[in-house]
Amino acid sequence: MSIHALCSPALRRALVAAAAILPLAYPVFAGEPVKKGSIEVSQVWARATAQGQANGAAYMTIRNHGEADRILRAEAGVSRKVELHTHQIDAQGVARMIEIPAIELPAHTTVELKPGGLHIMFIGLKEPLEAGKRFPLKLVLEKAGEIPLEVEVRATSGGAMGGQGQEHGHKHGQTH
Ligand SMILES: [Cu+2]
Repeated sequence: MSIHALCSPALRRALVAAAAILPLAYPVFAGEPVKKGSIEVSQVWARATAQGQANGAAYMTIRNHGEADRILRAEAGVSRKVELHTHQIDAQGVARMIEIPAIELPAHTTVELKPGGLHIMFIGLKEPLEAGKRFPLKLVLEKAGEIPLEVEVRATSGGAMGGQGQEHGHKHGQTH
């Protein structure tokens, strides 16, 4: 059956409109979840950075379908150093980033790395993270082992995810 035979002109216009919208929606679903053992990683992205910006961060959703595990470290070539970070509220009530030795993945839970919370931190970017580009990132887990990922760089200027845009404004203690 052809669409032509079935549809009224109005419905056909609606289908054409829907087809036009799909390519725009596609990047949200781009990148199949990556599975390794009982770990499933999806929605791996990084915020685009400005020229001269020293540091960047990546976020993702991690589902653990099995026993407790933990991320021991992350590796990427985009920066001189890659750290595991979270945010902590200081005595003045200000959220600050701190490095942590591991990201815990409790049994049968979903852990979200997101702006204002846990994240993978790229210290000393070799070049800006440009929106639309992708780069490799490897997680090393205690039990699941190495999980190679691809990070999608997203523009966030004025975007819904830019709410905690100041999070990377503070200075890191070390210089390299
Ligand atoms: Cu950080």
